[in-house]
Amino acid sequence: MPRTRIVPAEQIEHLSILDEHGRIDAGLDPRLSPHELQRLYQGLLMARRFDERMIKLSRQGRIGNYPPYRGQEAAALGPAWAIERDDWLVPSFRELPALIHHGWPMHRLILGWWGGHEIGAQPPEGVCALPLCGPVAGQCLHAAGIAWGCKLDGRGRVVVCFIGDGGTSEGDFHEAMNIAGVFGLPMIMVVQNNHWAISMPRSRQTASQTLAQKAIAYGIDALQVDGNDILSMIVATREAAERARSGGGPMLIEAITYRLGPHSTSDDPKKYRNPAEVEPWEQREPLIRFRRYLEALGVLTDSVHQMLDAQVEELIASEVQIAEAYRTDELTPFDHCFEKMPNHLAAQRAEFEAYLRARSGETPVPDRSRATVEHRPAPDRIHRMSADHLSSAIPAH
Ligand SMILES: Cc1ncc(C[n+]2csc(CCOP(=O)(O)OP(=O)(O)O)c2C)c(N)n1
Ligand SMILES: [Mg+2]
Repeated sequence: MPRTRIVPAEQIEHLSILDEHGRIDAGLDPRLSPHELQRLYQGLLMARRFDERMIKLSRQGRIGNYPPYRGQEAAALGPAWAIERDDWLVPSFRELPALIHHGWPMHRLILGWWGGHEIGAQPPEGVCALPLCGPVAGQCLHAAGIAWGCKLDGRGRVVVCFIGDGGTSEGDFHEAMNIAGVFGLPMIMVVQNNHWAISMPRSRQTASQTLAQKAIAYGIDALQVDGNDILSMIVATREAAERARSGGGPMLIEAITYRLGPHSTSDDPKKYRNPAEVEPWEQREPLIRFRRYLEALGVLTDSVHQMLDAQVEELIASEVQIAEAYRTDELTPFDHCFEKMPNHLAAQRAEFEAYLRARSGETPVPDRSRATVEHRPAPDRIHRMSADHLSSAIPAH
């Protein structure tokens, strides 16, 4: 019996339609109409401006910690652009442009995770998109489950799931890929290879030459795509969606992109990343090349850009206003923690309620130096208190 070499049948292709200078490969051009191209540009612009605004809100303390996505707008928006309204989107936590395009209002995204409001995690009625997912790769299993449902209901719907390069090292990603391959699920796994997982570089994440080839082990086809080219992302996702709809099963798209900013607003990448590495990616970011291309086509002029930008700024400003005017019962988080509220939580609730009354002007501001609520003392305080008690009990000489 000879020892034979088994070559994987699959080969990983790389797709790039619009290069970083804005030059197009005419043979691969999806030939969108001038109107579609303008709308697409405005979508990218909106994504960029929304991100900038969210960073400011976070820096001003108006929302909490926020993960910026500058540089990754095309990799997120492209797949959402390429699917239908009743297809499903399952995001990780950095794909806000995809959610916005698929129907999540911006104010709900502002209120969500970093806004601390429960409603921000509820998909709006009729929007086929899950909320952001904090546990890395957990969303892959949700996506596989939904894709299984889509296959069973036979309506030809597909699921786009997003995952990061770091997320591909998690078990949940592999389990989802396995089940998608075995059952031929209509699932498109979009891997956002932004080269970093917080401070862990892509080179330390896996020894695989590409992330796309991870699909081969599961019998799933894969394509590597220039993720900073919105046209490539649209063409690749359309191809995958058409295949999935007609029963061709899942596909993995590795989007090569780059996280230009910090991991989150509480991160400082200068501590672990050489700024010289970032510079070439600044030249490759998705908006500049698309703008150059549209200008050369005559579809975009300075005045059209200014008009589109003004519309975007106005919309974002009004969405921020809606989010900040949102009022809810701020005591509800206490109600969902335990079936029977423990004493220490009841004490905190009472203290917070007093604070809220004072804030709204109903009662005087409580004097926090003289606590009105008895807290259960921590063990070390019990120890110190008893020691104080003992010492005061010892008669002075
Ligand atoms: C299960 C789990 N482990 C660890 C974390 C902490 N964590 C949050 S984001 C992140 C890195 C994710 O990297 P990647 O998948 O590349 O996504 P990116 O942040 O680049 O978008 C980690 C480790 C988490 N949220 N969930
Ligand atoms: Mg990453």
